Amino acid sequence: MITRRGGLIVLEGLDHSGKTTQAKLLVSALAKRGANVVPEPWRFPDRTTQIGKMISSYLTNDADMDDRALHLLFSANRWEKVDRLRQLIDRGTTVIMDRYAYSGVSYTAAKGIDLSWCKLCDRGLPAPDAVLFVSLPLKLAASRGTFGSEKYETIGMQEQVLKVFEKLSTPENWYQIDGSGDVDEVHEKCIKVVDDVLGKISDQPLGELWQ
Ligand code: DGP
Repeated sequence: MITRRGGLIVLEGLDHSGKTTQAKLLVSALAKRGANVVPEPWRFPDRTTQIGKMISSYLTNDADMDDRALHLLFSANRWEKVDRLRQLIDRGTTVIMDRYAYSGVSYTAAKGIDLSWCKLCDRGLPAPDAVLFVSLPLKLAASRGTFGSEKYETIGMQEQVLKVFEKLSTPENWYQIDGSGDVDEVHEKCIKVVDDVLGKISDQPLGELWQ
């Protein structure tokens, strides 16, 4: 029997846009229906690995680092998990991902580093079937919870990051989700897109990023 491959669905957005909550809700909704989906969203940076721990100490202001070196670590943090990712998808499991290479490029290029250099490091990673970009007015995001507790959580930085995100959107797989409603309303918008995208997955293997 040929197993249809799983989907790769990425949630992106600025800090405190609600994407982590939405990623979890997507996994629960799909699992409830008996879909073959990972038990928890994948999250980048994955702070549990050795590389992830170095990234985390930068983000929490415990260590400083050259911007390009840091960028390579974020990218390596994705590459170190790519075999497992491909394996899951090939076996029919859908992976819901909380941030991916789009954050990778946006947060570094926001500091003024050349966009094409930033993209190169993630070139060849599996390309997602859909990127759900959860958008929220910056002032609202900044008023949420612990905004300000980590390195990039300043209005100035987030404004620059948003400008780069906007450059990365492509008509084939980019879905803008209005994240300003209540959690359930936003979830309805997300699951609608995901149902549609997963319903259309063919036997074509995943593409690769930024070829
Ligand atoms: P999160 O755990 O989703 O809150 O992400 C932590 C912070 O790291 C957040 O400010 C976004 C930023 N970030 C996520 N991925 C990358 C990346 O690949 N490169 C850079 N430079 N920053 C990233």
